[in-house]
Amino acid sequence: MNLLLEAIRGEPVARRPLWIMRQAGRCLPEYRALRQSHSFKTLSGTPDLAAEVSLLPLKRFPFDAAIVFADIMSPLPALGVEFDFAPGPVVADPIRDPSGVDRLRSPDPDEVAPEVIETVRRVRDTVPPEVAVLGFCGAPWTLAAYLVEGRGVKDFPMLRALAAAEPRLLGTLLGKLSDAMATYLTAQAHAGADAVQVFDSWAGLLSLADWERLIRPHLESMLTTVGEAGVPRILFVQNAPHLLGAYADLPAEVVSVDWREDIAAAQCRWPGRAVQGNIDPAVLLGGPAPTRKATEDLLGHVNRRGHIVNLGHGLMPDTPLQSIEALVEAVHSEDSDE
Ligand code: 1CP
Repeated sequence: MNLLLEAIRGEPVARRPLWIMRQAGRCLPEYRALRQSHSFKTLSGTPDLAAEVSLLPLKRFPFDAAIVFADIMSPLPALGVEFDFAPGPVVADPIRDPSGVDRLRSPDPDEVAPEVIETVRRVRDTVPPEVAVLGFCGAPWTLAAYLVEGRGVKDFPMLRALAAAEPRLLGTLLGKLSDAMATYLTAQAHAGADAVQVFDSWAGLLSLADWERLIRPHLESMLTTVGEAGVPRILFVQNAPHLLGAYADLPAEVVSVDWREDIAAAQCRWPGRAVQGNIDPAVLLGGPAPTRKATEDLLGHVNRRGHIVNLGHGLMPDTPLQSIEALVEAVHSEDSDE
């Protein structure tokens, strides 16, 4: 029995599955302790340590999935990209012209983040079969945001300027990223990932028309290739209400939406597809009582069939652990006859 996979297939479940985006690092004291002696790069780049961090949240909370501890930037060294974390990604040589795009290598499958692939294998070997192991990558557009801008900045203006001024160059960049990410997710599936999540955190920056023209073909081709490996695909889209209908047409088994969306309405609009989300991560900062209430509201509002409980974006670093406990309790105590 694997609740997460049952929910993805739209089967009846004994209880809704629950995991939390960014559950592996950040708010856990034992993670902070490990960070005292190791950099993030060392932690995520060393399979022993990365597997240990991936498993930390499961030691405290009965989550239904473990997500491999890595970053969306982890596969990019294989393409020749140099970067550091401070604490978000900072790219040494941002890509803004044809020579930058030309320099990106097309890696062989076994060159793309072999340390992450090994971590997936170790995590799968360690957790019981009822816990799903999730692999992940960044969507081509979200990765391009960091590569072009050089770091996370509000609304990514240079990326949008490149899209307007050099659409073909952007297309070449997205095409290379899409190919590499398809290879990477397929390798994670072969190493034992039960499902893979594509994080499109900066999905909403362009209009629907520009998204259709410039971005969709690359995201769609990546998802199609990954689907050929037979692994379920979870597509996370943040802050892009105008694109939601378009995302629902993409080849993915699950659409994960942020807290601004009415997830029950999404569920009605896309019968046959699972949904994931979508409590506001800031609610957990408010403590256990608002967390319990938000969770109960969510469970009351969203059909159990095909619902994976999660937040609408990643867990915030200062989240009290009591709020996570309240979330778990509320999900676990839902009446099973409902
Ligand atoms: O100082 C530290 O400890 C490093 C902080 C950190 C961590 C814990 C970074 C740098 N990345 C991560 C891990 C990480 N990142 C995971 C592993 C699983 C987990 O923590 O449970 C995952 C899935 C990610 C994904 C990620 N990285 C996304 C997509 C999801 C999201 O939150 O939108 C994005 C956009 C990134 C970029 C990134 N890497 C790190 C930070 C702080 C950021 C975002 C901030 C920025 O844009 O500058």
